[in-house]
Amino acid sequence: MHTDDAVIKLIKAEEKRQREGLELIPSENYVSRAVLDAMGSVFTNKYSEGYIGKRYYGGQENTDKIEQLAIDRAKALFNCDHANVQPLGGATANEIMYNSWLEPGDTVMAMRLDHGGHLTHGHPVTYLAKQYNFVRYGIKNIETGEIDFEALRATALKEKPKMLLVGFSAYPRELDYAKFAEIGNEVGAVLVADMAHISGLIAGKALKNPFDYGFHIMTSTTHKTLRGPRSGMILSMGTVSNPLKAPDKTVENLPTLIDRMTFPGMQGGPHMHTIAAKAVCFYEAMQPEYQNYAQQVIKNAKKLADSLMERGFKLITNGTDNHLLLCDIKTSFGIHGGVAEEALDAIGLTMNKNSIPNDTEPPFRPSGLRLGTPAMTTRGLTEDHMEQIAEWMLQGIVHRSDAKKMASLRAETKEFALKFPMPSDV
Ligand code: DSN
Repeated sequence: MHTDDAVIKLIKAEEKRQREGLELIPSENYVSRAVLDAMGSVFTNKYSEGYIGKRYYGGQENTDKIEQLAIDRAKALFNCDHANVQPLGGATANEIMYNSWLEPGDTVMAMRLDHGGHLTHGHPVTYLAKQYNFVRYGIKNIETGEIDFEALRATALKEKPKMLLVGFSAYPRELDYAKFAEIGNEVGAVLVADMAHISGLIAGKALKNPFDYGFHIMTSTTHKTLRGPRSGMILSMGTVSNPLKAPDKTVENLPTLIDRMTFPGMQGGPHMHTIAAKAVCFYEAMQPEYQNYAQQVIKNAKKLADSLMERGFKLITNGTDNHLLLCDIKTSFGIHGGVAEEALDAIGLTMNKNSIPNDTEPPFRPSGLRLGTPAMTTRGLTEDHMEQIAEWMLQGIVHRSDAKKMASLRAETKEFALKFPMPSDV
């Protein structure tokens, strides 16, 4: 029985918004009924500080099993030695990861934030930037997205980072992990991949796995392309030993260093209902049809990129290798990304304003618009539908001041969206 009508009303309204719209934010997705059920299960009632077989509370016969399932599945999916599935989110996973290996003042090399890196890769506004010394690498050629490895190597030799971090939230190209590993190894840096955006595409074998190139650690969220609950994880290579004893700081001991920094270092009780939902999403990602999904996400993104470019949208790097597209809206249409975001939201296409490389505009009023295909592919859209999405985007931007036209576009997108069920319907 529902006791809170105000909340139920908002949940229903959000479900309607999601169902009737076309979700194109590249970091969002739709989860299955099984993931939602696990998130809403009685595991939410349980405290489980500690690790399997070493908890600080009784009554762990089911939590131990569910956490072990999640760990085993994550390890199989990403082909690594260890999985810590307790981090509460992607930012927390990154904070734990840094603190496991680094001492205050240590140097980390990471992607320039305006070239696609993430806030948690050392943006000056974060607490992390006070703790560690972040130095940068970036793109050499904005037309291709090619990383400037010459400059990266020169900086690495000069700065001697203890960690080389790859990963992004707004970069549409595949990374050359072998090249990063070569330079990282030359300077003795631990190699970390923040794969939050693309871990589902790696799990689905549609993109390369950094562990195949000698990376030591991979952090990720579990709710983007991976299509699981809103949460995080840290995967690593090395030997797992008793997390209750402090090990030496060696690369071999990374799994134990990460476990100890997760709990008791930085977190308390793990969210067991979310860990149950992670176990479910890993199971789903292990099924053969998930590989079709991962490939379809990329096929859709490439087709959408071509369809947009044919209509005059300038795309950063002129296309994509993954699930996301970054449009230079200011160059294409003389408006800011936020104006386009608002116009397209009004016709049921959700995406987000975003900075572009070397943006001359401030982050809250950037020149770019970021979009992607993971959620729409989950709803069942294929390449055949991408021309139509691109056309709606063009129409929505061009006719943004014409209320009648915008209402008619909104009616069209709604009718279209309703043909594609949400996976939680079944
Ligand atoms: N907020 C996420 C994104 O949209 O890319 C990254 O944390």
